[in-house]
Amino acid sequence: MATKKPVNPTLPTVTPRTPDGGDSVVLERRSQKIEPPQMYQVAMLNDDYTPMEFVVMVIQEFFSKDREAATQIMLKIHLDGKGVCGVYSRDVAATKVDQVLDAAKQAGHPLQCVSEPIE
Ligand code: TYC
Repeated sequence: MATKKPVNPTLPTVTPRTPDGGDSVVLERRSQKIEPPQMYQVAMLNDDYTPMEFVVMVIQEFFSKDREAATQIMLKIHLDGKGVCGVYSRDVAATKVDQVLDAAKQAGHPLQCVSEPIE
């Protein structure tokens, strides 16, 4: 025969709870999509006046290419009208463009350089 537990009137009544106390908030799982930062290609444009040697020197100096690679890029620009010198984050690409344009201006050449978002 089951005997009833005696109630002690001096103790507060405790309501049974779920293990977490029953008042927790359940968050829905969301897939976190963190996109990689947008990258920018720095391209130089051909013109009829800037000396080839100057373009090669600029590509070597500001895009860390050896003479052979810089010459290949310069020739591509010369033949196709445009060529990519490097790919960077937005701020670095903008700085490269400024450096090239400043050097060209100082030397009195019309060399043009642009930064373009890729993909
Ligand atoms: N076309 C130029 C010349 O014949 C050479 C040149 C190459 C100029 C690349 C600009 O971005 C350039 N002297």
